[in-house]
Amino acid sequence: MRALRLLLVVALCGVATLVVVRAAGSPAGDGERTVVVTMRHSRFEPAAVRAEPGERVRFVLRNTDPIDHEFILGDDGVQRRHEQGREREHHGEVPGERSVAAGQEAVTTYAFPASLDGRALEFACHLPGHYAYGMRGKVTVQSAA
Ligand SMILES: [Cu+2]
Repeated sequence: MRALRLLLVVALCGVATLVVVRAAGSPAGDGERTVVVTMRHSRFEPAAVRAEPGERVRFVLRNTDPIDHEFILGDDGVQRRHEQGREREHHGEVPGERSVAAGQEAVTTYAFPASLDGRALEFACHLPGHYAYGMRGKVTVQSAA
C-alpha cells in the first residue's frame, strides 16, 4: 500500500512537471512567447532554442545554483565584449541581458528582428570562467517550415 501511494505521488509529480513545461512553452496571448531557461550546474537548460523571425520571446531565467550567473543574448561581438569587459551587473537596462543571483529568477524580453532569419544568436554567462566551462547556448532564428 505504501509503495502504491509512493508510485501515485511520483506519477502526479510527473504530470505536474509536464503541465508546467507545456505552459512555459505556450504563447502568452499578447504576441509574446515564454521560454524558461534553467541555470543548473553552470549550464543552460535548454541550450538550444528556436525563435521565429520578428518574434518577441520572454525568457524566464531560473538560477538553481548556489552561485550567481547571468544571461547575455547577442551576436559574437556582444559575447566578446562581455567576455573581455568588466561589466558585471545587468538589471534589465538592455534587452536580453540579465544578472541572476544565486537561487533567484529574472526575466528579460527580446525581440528577434526579422532580418535575423536563418542566423543564430548565442546566450552565455560571462562571469569569470563560466563561458569557458561551457555556460552557453544558441537561439536559431528560423521560420517554421
Ligand atoms: Cu554563470
